[in-house]
Amino acid sequence: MTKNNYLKTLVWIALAVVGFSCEDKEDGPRVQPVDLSLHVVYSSDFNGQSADGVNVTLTNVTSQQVYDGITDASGQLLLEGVPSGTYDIIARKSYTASEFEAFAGVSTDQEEVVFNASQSGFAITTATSAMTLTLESGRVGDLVIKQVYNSGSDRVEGALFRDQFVEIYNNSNDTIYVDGLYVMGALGKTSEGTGAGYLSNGQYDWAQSIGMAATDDANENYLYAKWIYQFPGTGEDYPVYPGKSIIVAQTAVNHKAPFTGNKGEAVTVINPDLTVDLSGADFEVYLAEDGGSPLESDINNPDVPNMNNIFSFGRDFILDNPGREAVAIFRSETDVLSFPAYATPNVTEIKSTTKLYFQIPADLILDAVEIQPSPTNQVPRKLATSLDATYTYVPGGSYSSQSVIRKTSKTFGDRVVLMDTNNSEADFGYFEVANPRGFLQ
Ligand SMILES: [Ca+2]
Ligand SMILES: [Ca+2]
Repeated sequence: MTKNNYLKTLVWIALAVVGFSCEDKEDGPRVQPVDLSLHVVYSSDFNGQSADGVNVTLTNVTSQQVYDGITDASGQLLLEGVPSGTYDIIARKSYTASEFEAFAGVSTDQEEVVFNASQSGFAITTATSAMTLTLESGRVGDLVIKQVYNSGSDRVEGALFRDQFVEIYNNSNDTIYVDGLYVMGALGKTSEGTGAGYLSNGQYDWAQSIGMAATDDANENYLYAKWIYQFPGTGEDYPVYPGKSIIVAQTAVNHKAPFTGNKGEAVTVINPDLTVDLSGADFEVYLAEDGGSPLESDINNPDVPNMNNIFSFGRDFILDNPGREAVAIFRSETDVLSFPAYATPNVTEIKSTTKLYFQIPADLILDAVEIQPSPTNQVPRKLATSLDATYTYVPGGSYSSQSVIRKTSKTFGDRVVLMDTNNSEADFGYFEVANPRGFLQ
């Protein structure tokens, strides 16, 4: 405070004190003190539970006198002898990142997370004995990849790999729109490469790709897309509510029952228990309208919106069933089709037929999960450790019906918060049979 402001404040306090004493002397309207019982709670996002350790400050609008305290373990604070009048009320609780993680079940890269409640010009009268303040926060948490069903189901009795899907979950306390969101698979060498063009772990050394800028870390700071699909919508068409998820199906049909494929023949399954009903999926990939030779099972469910096919791989939304897959979700203001694209680093000459792969900045990635065939049969990893420190896998491997599923971290009423420590070994378990929208018990 500058000296000038300090003096002004002193004068203001002095005037206020004079004002009160005059009223008393003339026996005018007395300022009746009130014992005020305050209860501070979290919003329904956090199940309305009581909030302890909250700093509550009441500032009298007229006198600028401050009454404050900290809520106890049951979220209560008793302020005694508060003069009736008009008050600005502020409640504030600040968490360090680790305190916040323990409370909310999601990690944060912010140093401090603050919850606030405020009321301006609130009239406290002799009739006011108690009030409740509800803490609000900004959005905490984000979309995460919840479940990946890449393994498929038995080749004879199940649905092969036509029943694959990815589930994306709103792990935050606020509605998030998936409009324009991208889901991608990261390209990588699926066996250890040696010599020119490879890193010591056998993965591609993208720094050696033709035309790659030398000023940036081409391996750590980017992913290279094997496939990319984008959610349709123009901004607020497809809300995902807190604790809800969306399923992106390879094909949104009930794979447990026969259906008619795109060649007019029945697509059937012998043991329905091995596969999944994806007729209620939220989105599907439909490649048949793009020409080529899609799988027979690639039919268009008219009730399920189709993803925008940005960069497809194979004959439908095919995930690597042995588990050599890394899935990521990202947002970009810029059209991905305008991103630079590169050949794999083992290519020594770019021809018209050379396949180029879009370079996706790691900064854009909201979430990513590295999947491996098994701990004893790992392939060179595709994700930087900043995106996923480890990996997850299903023990049954290819065609096992098993899916990788993110574990539960916390529950607030009906809202489940899933584990997201960017360490898939800790964050994921598996379902014996993939379970769209299911939670691991
Ligand atoms: Ca399809
Ligand atoms: Ca459709």
